[in-house]
Amino acid sequence: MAQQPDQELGQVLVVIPTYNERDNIGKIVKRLHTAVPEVHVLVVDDGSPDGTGQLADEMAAADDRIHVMHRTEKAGLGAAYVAGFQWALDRGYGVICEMDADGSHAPEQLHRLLDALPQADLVIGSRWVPGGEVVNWPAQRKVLSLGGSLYSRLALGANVRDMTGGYRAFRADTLRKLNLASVASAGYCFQIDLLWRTIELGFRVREVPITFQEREFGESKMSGNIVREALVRVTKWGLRRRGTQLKELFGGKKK
Ligand SMILES: Nc1nc2c(ncn2[C@@H]2O[C@H](COP(=O)(O)OP(=O)(O)OP(=O)(O)O)[C@@H](O)[C@H]2O)c(=O)[nH]1
Ligand SMILES: [Mg+2]
Repeated sequence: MAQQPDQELGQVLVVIPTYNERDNIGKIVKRLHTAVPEVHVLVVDDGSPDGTGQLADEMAAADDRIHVMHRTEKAGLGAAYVAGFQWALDRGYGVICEMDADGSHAPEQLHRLLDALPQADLVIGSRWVPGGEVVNWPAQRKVLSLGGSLYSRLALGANVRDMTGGYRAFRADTLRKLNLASVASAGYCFQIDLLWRTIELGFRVREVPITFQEREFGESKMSGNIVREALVRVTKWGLRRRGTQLKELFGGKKK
């Protein structure tokens, strides 16, 4: 079992966005470094009032593998990831991962994603492929997640089970091509947005099964606005896709 992907893929950075995760951030980074000691971590904190940012600074001062980016206001998970990815690309990391701070993504399973990356351009830790599972999730969250993935799959014609999953490993070369500066999705629609861009560019996407755990500490940031944003955007992308297909069918210009 390889703990690091191909040496050729380069240094791995795990980006962890945080908003009020003081009770989680220390534990998750410790678990991550126990599981995969070589990885670097970037905590992207949006000025958490609970002091997550200061705690992350203390962790970074004691460990060269840990870095912190402070942003001034809560601007959504999407904006935090885009800033973190840009930071990583500017510094030459070869593999860039997404992971929640709340323990939903087990650091002990990161090797599953990294092991699959030599054969892929993006690997998604998936709840909805055989072997994947969700632990302690209320029924309505399951329905929302499965329904959201199904709707996005149908609208976009994408063959991915877990369209909104936020446990991911990208090759830096993939991220570099996604035109990150134009990403405006803020909530978990961000995950669909990046996946859709990746698929449209013809990159190889693989899913590996993970066990997703409901958060134990702190509050969820999931909201009706986040769901609405996803619905509106995915519908728009889906319609645009159908429009392009129709144009091609009736002899219009190919894109
Ligand atoms: N920097 C930053 N991080 C955020 C923001 N919103 C959420 N996060 C972080 O993104 C990760 C996922 O957020 P969660 O609140 O767990 O959202 P979720 O996983 O969709 O919802 P639950 O399943 O209910 O926990 C966590 O590490 C959050 O702290 C934000 O506006 N800015
Ligand atoms: Mg969560």
